Amino acid sequence: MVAAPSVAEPVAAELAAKEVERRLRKAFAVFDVDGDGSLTVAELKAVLLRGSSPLTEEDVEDLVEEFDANVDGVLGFDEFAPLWEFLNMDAVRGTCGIEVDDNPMAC
Ligand SMILES: [Ca+2]
Ligand SMILES: [Ca+2]
Repeated sequence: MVAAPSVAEPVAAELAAKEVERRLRKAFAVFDVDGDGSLTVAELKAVLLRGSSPLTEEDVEDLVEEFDANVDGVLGFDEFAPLWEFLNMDAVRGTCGIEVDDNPMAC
């Protein structure tokens, strides 16, 4: 008799991936003040330079340049994902006071 393939693990992984995307979309929405689906340098600055951020205006401009894969001057959701991952690294963790699901997010 062949054991039925376990579906628990793929489903759990899928749910985890969905949760990551949900949080990512929420974070994106925090940045995307005008809701047009892309992040301008000004929108990123408004959030990333908040409070005791260690980032400077120049840092944010450099980040946009670095993560703007299609070079249209703004970051779409696909471009935001790797930026968000980068910003969640230890160097700038917990500095901008973004809250997602009522939890302060590192950013
Ligand atoms: Ca926008
Ligand atoms: Ca872009």
